[in-house]
Amino acid sequence: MLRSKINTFFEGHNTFYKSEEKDAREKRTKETRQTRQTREREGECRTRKMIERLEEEFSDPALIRLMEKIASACTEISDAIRVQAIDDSKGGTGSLSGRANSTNIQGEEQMKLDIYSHDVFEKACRESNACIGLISEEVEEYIDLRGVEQGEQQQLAPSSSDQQHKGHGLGEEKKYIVAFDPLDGSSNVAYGVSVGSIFSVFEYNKTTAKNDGEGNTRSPIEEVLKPQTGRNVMCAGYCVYGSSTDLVIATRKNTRVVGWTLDPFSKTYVKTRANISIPMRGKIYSINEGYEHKFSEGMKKYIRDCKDSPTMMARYVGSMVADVHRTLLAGGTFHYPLGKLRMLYECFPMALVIEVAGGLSISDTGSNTLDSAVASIHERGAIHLGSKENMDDLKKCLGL
Ligand code: FDP
Repeated sequence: MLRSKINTFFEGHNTFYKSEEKDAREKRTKETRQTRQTREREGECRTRKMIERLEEEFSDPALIRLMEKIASACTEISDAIRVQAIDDSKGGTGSLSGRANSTNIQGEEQMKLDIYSHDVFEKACRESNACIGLISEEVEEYIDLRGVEQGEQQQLAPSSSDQQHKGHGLGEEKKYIVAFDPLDGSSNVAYGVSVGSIFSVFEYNKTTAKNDGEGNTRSPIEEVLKPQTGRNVMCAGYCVYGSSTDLVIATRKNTRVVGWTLDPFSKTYVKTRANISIPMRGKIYSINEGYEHKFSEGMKKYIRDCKDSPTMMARYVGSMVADVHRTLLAGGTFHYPLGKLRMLYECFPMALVIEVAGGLSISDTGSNTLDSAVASIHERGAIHLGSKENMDDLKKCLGL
């Protein structure tokens, strides 16, 4: 009896000490894990860059911040696209899948993802503190950011680029205008087809903006819309959400087109193509044949010649970003008649990418896309772009 009482006493004691030891061990493990996570996070902030070797392309810290913010917006959109089908399978009650029951300025039906992507892109550009204004496919009016108070910007969380480039750029003058299509090809998104985001960046320079001939300062939007506006695009690019997420940026100053691929594990864009040049000649023509009636006689002849050629093949995804990305890398041509594509955030950026890569982009009349004057922010245009030699064939057909 006594022995069993003693045993019970010691067992209780041991259990007490064992559980105390266990608690202490768990506490130590938790602390170690937390410390490691904090260190990793700090380390990441110090060393990890959203876009690898971005400073080789840009010297202006504000532009680097803007590009990093755009890249992180593209990562968010890429993630959202990849999970929207799950939301859809649960009845589409979330904010990502299905129709938004609204239309954009072009009268096109908006998907929830269009609106989500716009919000993500707008927030990114605001947070860069580098933008004076924005133009989005999803919003009718020009978004003027000149009135945004510095205090409001200060509330925003710093990014990894803020750590690297020291500060939010507060006190710097905001000078960029970004025109973007946050989700191009969204009518394809429900079917797992590649889609993308497209953007062009204009610089607003107060000093040169004064040169309207009469000593008046043009407003930022007048600057964007002034004649020869395509030549004012200082850099442009797109992100294609396909079998990989690829970010491509063309800089007019460096005359270089560079490609990065998103590493989905580290969420970093790894520089995968340091200097893209479009092949001089390609074997693919990319066209929606259903629109043949909208093309000129010259263009119809070009299509016939492509069909008759033993080497040419047709490929058409139906998402401009995917079709242009393939054209850039594989060569050939891409065509879209007047009707749907917008100059500022579809035709200009793609024309700049193709031109800087050594190709050509023209309108229906044969004039260079980047030489087109644009009178309103959502103006539409026709586009024909691609490899130099294929474009020479097209120009012959057009009688140019
Ligand atoms: P979407 O309407 O799905 O956003 O920009 C509009 C666009 O896609 C382009 O991405 C694409 O090249 C084009 O429309 C496809 O239009 P069609 O179906 O008329 O060929």
